[in-house]
Amino acid sequence: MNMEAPRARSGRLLVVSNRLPFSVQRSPNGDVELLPSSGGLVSALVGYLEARKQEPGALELIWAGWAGAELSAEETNELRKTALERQGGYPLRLAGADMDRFYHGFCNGTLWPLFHYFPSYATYEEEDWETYRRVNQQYCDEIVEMAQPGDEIWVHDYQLLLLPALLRQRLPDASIGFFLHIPFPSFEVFRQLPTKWRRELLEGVLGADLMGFHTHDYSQHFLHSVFRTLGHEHYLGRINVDGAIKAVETFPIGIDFNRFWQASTSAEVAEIRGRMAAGLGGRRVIFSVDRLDYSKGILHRLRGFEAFLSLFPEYARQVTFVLLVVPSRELVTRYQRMKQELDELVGQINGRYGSVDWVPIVYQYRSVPFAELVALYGLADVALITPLRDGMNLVAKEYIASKPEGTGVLILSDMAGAARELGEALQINPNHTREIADAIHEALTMPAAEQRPRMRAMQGRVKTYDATRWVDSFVSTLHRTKERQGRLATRHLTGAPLADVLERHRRAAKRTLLLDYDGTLVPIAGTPAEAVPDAELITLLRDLQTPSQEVIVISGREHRSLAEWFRDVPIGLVAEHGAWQRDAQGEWTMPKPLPDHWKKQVGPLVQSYVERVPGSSLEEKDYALVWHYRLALDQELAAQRAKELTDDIVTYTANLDVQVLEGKKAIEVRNSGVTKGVAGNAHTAHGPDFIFAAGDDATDEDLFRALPRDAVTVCVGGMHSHATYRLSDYRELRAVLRAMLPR
Ligand code: GDG
Repeated sequence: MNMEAPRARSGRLLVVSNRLPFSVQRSPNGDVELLPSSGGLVSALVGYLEARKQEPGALELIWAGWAGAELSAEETNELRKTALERQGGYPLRLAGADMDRFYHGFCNGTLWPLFHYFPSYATYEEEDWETYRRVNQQYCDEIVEMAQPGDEIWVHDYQLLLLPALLRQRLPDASIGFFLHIPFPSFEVFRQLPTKWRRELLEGVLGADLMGFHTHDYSQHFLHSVFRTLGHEHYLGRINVDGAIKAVETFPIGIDFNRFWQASTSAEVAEIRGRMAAGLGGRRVIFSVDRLDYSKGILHRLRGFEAFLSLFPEYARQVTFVLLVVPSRELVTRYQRMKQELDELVGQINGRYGSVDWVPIVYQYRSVPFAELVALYGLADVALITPLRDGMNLVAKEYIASKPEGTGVLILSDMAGAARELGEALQINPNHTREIADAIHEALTMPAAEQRPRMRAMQGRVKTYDATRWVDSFVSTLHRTKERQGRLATRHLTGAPLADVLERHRRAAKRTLLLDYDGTLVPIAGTPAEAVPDAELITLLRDLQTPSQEVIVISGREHRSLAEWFRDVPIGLVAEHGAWQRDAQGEWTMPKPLPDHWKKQVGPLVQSYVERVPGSSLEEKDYALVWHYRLALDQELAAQRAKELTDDIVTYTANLDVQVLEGKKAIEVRNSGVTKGVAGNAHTAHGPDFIFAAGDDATDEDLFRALPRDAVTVCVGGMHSHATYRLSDYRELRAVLRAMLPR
């Protein structure tokens, strides 16, 4: 969880979400007007804006999104002026014809049910997908048009999963963040999406520099899906995408705590609360509020309440359940059906348990003004929040913030993201009716002396990690991620640093170039035998070798393929990390005799892993054994087995003088004391005045560490390295080497 202290910032932050915090309505005479809308993101960002308004030099926030109606260019411009003054809103011009299918199609017909673990509700329509892509592209075009250099762009939620990568193509250096407000499901659910869509969606999100989720579980699910779908591994939530280090972190969203706290002590709210209490006959109150949605578990909640009435009949006439349901997606058949079921169930319960002077459930299907909402929170002895899945659930936090006296009991589904932070709530599983019934009973009988410490503990947390803290913490992490990328970029061997290196090279009288082969001079191939050098490389290496410049290809490969490929190329070769070496005249020698009897012992162990992991293979070198799993069909299984194999070998070879090395999708066992570092030192002992070394994996790090400090060391690709410089891939390295050709 990222909870670092916030830092004040200035500059422009462009928030991009599907909808703006208000929507446009056309009056009968055709004029447009703005109506505020509610929702989780609105509550969080409005809170942030209010808190920051007073601060001089604070971040200027511009909120771009769809205002809910297609507007002419003139209307858009007019509206932009008014909207910018109100909450920094910036309506985007989008094609209304697509917006309906976009919203009801891929957004709420595919992603919403799937990400909330309702796979049977999800539809998979090619045309919905194409509309989703088209609309994301439209958002991109509009944002690119309004963005200024130096702006930070923060994209929100499941409607815009493709946008970060689309923006990255057009604004390669921009600082882009992404936050997902709903759960990210486990891979087993995510993989229901066709592979092509899955890839594009994840690549879309990875266009961002920083990706945020409400809980650690969602972050892990995302990282796992990235690994299983795209093959990118992560290290503590950092992923290397085409040479840029991206970060995945957890930022649980907060609310504007003070707004609820202050409102609940205001005269206006006190007056409404008094009126409502009288209307409810002074009975104990259970309360819930949600948008009408199958993910919210409203029917489960009603069944729980019904079971409570049946199990504890002494509560008849003592309790009222105020059920507030906010209309949503009213044109969708599934929601209409759900509404009907809800109406019927409320009717049944009221009919069965109510009496002339008592209605157990006071049901309202509408939204209420803020003051009324706070009054209801204040009135509620119990808040009953039972989603089957929920990204966070702000209602739980708002209830806590509306209880200055410290009494009141929160019953919360453990399927809500908020459950991770609100451990003092009575947590229930919404699928278990009896659990809900018992929790209601426990809540109603809980003494105030127990309610208070629970409530105070949660209030402390919700107050500290409020909306402002959430925004600040995301934005400052985005800054840090970008800064880190910048630091790595300064080491890129290009521009001035490259000119400097080439100048040193030009002046030197004796030079040595130590070049790793696989992944450095040629791209990594599926199997070791496929990485044959191309004609361009052969010519380049041959031309680089001169009386004043020694070229040595220093590789972990077995010596036969190197001997074969470079038979007529008069350069030095080091094979098997130094077990073998060949001079420019073509003479192979071994620097020291090495044992190989251990291969007979270790070989069967490695072979057993080949059999257990389909697609993996065993490579036998003269003085090493390598288990390759690059082509394993199940990469996750292979990665797990790689750890086991390492562990097995270490135990098995405790009495042997061998070492185990983790390479790129390979585990290698070889004699101790044979490293590229030792080999490199031997080849530079004659004291060249310019040493250049390039490599791409852990075995090359041995070399970088062993060389004199003034050697020019270059890591090709990769994340963590002792090398002084970095190049993106073998093509960039070859370009640098061409600049070292004799003139
Ligand atoms: C998503 C995720 C995540 C509701 N009815 C009224 C009203 N509201 C306000 C509440 C609260 C918000 O709407 C609903 O909060 P949720 O947490 O349920 O959020 P969602 O809008 O479903 O959206 C969710 C959230 O994003 C934030 O990341 O927590 O999991 O689905 O603020 O107070 N406000 C007023 N009258 C109402 O009738 N005034």
